[in-house]
Amino acid sequence: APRPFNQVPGEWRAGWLNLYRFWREGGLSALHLSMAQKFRRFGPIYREKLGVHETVNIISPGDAATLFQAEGALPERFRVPPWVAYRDFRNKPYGVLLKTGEAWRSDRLLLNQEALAPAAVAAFVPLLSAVGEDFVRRARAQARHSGHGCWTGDFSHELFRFALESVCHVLYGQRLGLLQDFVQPEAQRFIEAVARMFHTTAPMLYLPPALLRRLRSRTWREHVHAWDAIFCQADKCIQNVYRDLRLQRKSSQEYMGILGNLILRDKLPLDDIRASVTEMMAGGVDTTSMTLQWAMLELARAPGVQEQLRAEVLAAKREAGGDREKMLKSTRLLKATIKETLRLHPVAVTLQRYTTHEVILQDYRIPPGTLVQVGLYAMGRDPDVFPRPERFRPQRWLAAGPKPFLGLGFGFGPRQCLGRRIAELEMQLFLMHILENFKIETMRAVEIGTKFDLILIPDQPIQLTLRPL
Ligand code: HEM
Ligand code: 2DC
Repeated sequence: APRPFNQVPGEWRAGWLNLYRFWREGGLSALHLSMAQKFRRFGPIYREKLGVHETVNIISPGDAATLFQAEGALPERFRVPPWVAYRDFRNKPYGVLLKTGEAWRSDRLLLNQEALAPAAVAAFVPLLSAVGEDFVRRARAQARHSGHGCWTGDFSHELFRFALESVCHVLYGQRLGLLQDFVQPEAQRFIEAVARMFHTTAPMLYLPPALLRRLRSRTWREHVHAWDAIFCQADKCIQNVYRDLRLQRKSSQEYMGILGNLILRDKLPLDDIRASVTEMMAGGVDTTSMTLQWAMLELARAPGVQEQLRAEVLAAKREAGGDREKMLKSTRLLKATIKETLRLHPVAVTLQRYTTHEVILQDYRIPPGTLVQVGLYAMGRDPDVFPRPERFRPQRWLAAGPKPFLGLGFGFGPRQCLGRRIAELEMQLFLMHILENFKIETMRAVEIGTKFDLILIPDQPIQLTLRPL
């Protein structure tokens, strides 16, 4: 018979003491390493309590399968407390990110039609490709002006702008012009606000938000300030599109953007549209830009893989006569490269679900209502799951046979990432354009680690070189 819940190994009795120890041992920025270490210490399942945050943690794809197959029609993940607290504090409606139950489901189904459905997604290709081309144009100009024929530096700020420009093109059907020499200060402030918002979330994750608000802590004030800036800037973009639609400034043939389509369909109240569109705009900056930065670093460190990938892209281009949609159908290694990047460098340190009924994990009985986390970072580097995990080898994804519950970078099921298709296309098209035009290089000497800043990010600046081919 399966073993009882209270026999699951781990430290789950003294939540506050654990939180204190956790802070002392490298703290929050090493959350992913601390999880990996606990799996080594306790095995493939452990129970933990940090402050008020109680979890069961799993690492094996088989257990992830059990968890997700039992998630039901209304899956729920951990609701980041300070994000909920901000909306309650300012009286703002939740978007899909924070909604639950039937209200989540009905919004989500409508949003899926505009952001995930294959028919809608095809229209993103030319929009995202155009932004990629602009990045290439800018990189070529930078290389020309540098004096040594190539462009070297920490590209994170450039990539933030690329990512915001991309997601806005798809959401609003409009260009912001962030890849020009002059960048609107408002857009720059938005980018900084999203980074601030993530950064200030992390220390408040495992504390009750009511406590932080009463303390009027500096972190909470900064957090509110960051969200205020995010909502204010998103509102401006949304108002613009709304006005253009009302004044019928756009011809009916033109692409209306996800926002325009949602307004025209008139199925979702404007306040709910605004809440979810704001989440998508904010969710579209650090996620894809950091993943692309990691992808370029890995390709620079594995020149053989880079050559193979370039050959695939160039062959696809010849065959498809430059038709990007066609090219995307024959670039398997490119897709595998993004999976491999997210294996080693996931944006989300864990995936989480509340159980709705009893599940058996590693032969323990897990009761309903338990928060179970899949240790995505730890799984990606577990040699039992991925042989030679330290090697960046996109080809591992191309081997024959099923790979169930291995590629979980965007989550799973009906609650998976809403921006998944936008993100994938944006990243595939970016890498295509870069590989067609530049060699990606880096100095080998520095080892770059990861830090937890709510999402996982590089622990130091990444220096890359783009050398025109
Ligand atoms: C949720 C990853 C980009 C918007 C999620 C989740 C993950 C994730 C792991 C949780 C899924 C789950 O619980 O099963 C990523 C990665 C990205 C990325 C790796 C890029 C590399 C984006 C972009 C957008 C976005 C570009 C906006 C356009 C969202 C939203 C949710 C979400 C709104 C919540 C969905 C819901 O609760 O219904 N993402 N994301 N993400 N993501 Fe992304
Ligand atoms: C953070 O313990 C660590 O995609 C917590 O685009 C568990 C947790 C819960 C939800 C996760 C979060 C972690 C990391 C960031 C994620 C978030 C769900 C969505 C969000 C993964 C793993 C993200 C980055 C969204 C953000 C949209 C937002 C800016 C409006």
